[in-house]
Amino acid sequence: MPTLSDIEAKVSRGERLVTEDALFLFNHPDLLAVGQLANRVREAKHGDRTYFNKNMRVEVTNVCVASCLFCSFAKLEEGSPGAHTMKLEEAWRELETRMDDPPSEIHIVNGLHPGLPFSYYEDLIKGFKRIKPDIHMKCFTAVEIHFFAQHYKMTYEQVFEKLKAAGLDSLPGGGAEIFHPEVRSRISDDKATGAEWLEVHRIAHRMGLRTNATMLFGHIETFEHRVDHMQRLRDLQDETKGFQAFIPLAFHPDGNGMKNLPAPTAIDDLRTIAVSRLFLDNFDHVKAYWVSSTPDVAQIALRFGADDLDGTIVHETIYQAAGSTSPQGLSYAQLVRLIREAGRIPVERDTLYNVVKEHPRAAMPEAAVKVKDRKAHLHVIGGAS
Ligand code: V47
Repeated sequence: MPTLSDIEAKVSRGERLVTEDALFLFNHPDLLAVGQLANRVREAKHGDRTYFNKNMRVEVTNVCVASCLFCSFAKLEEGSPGAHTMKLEEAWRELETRMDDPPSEIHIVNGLHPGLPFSYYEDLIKGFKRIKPDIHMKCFTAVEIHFFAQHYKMTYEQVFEKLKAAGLDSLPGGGAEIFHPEVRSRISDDKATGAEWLEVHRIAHRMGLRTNATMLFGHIETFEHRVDHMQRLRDLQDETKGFQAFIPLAFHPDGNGMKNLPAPTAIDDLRTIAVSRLFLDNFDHVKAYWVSSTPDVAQIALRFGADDLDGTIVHETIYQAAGSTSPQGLSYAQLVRLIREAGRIPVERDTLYNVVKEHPRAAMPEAAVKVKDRKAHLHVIGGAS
C-alpha cells in the first residue's frame, strides 16, 4: 500500500501512477491534499490558464434503440410521447438564428435512431458548414459511429470517410460510461462495448480526428472500475496520442432506470477530477463539465486539477431530462467571470485548443474587488470603513 508522500514523490519526479496509487487517492480522506497534488500537475501543464469555448449543443433526435439504465433523454420509438427528431431545416435554424454572435463549435449527440437514412447525418453536417464554413463540427459519440457502421453496413473507416467528406472535424467523448463489462453489461448492454468504443477512437485518431473521452461515475461502479476505465484510456492514448480532454461526468438520477440511487456528491466530483488529473498523465486537459458538476462545483474544480470548463452550450437537454439544476447555457461573460473569480486566466479556445482570446487575469479574485468597491462606496456615503 503506498502512502501519500510516496505518491507526492512520484508526482514530483514525473513518474507515472499505478492502479494502487489511484485507488489510494480515491480512498484518502483528505480531499484537499489530493486536490493540491492534482493542482500542482494542472499548474505545471497550464499555469493559471483555463480554457472555454463558444459552442452550441444540438441534439437532433432522442429516438434511441438502446435502453441505457442511466438515460432520461431517450425515447424508444418515433411517435411515442416526447420523442422528437428535428427536420434538417429545424436543426440548421439553431445556428442561423445565432449568426450575430456565432459559436465556433457545434457539438452533436443523438439517440440511435433506426429509421433515418445515413444521408440525414451527412446533410446535417453539410448544412451547418454551408451556413458557417469555418464552424467546427464535433459530432457523434463512438456509440453512434458504431451504430452507423452496423446499421448502414459499413466499416468504421467507411463511416468516417463519408462523415469527414461531409465536414466532420472531431469526435466528442460521450458514450464511454464505464468500460468494465461487469458494469457496462448492467447499465448499457445493447450498444457498443467498451472495447468497441475504444476501437472507434483508435480508428478516428488514425484517420486524423482528435477526440475526447468521458467517464460516467457515481452510480453502481466501484473505484476499481473507475481506475480500470482510466487505465484503458491511458493505454490507448500512449498508442495514438489522439485524445484531447478527459471529462468525468457525474451521474444524474432523475427519471431513469437508476432513479433510486443518490447522485454523487460534490466531494466525489472534485476527487474524481483530481485523481483523473493525476492518473491520466498523457492527457493534456481535464474538463470540469459545468452542466454535470454545476457551475459552482466546476469553478472549484479549477483548483482540483481541471483546466477547462467546456463552453456556452446554449441549449442542453440530456442533463435537463435527468434533473440537472444547472442552467441550459452560460453566457461568455459568465464563463469569464467564473474563471476570473477562481483566480485563473480565462482563455477562449477553439475545439483544438488554439487560443482565440486570452483575457487578462483579475487583479485579485473578482469577489474581493467587489468587496473593496462596496467598502469604498460605504465610505463615501458615510457608512463603515
Ligand atoms: O454519453 C447521459 C452522459 C453523455 C446521463 O466531448 C449522463 O467535449 C449523467 O458526452 N447522468 C453526453 N450523465 C455528454 C458528453 C459530453 C459532455 C460534455 C463535453 C463532451 C466533450 C462530451 O452524457 C452521454 C452519457 O455518458 N449521460 N445520461 C445522466 N443521467
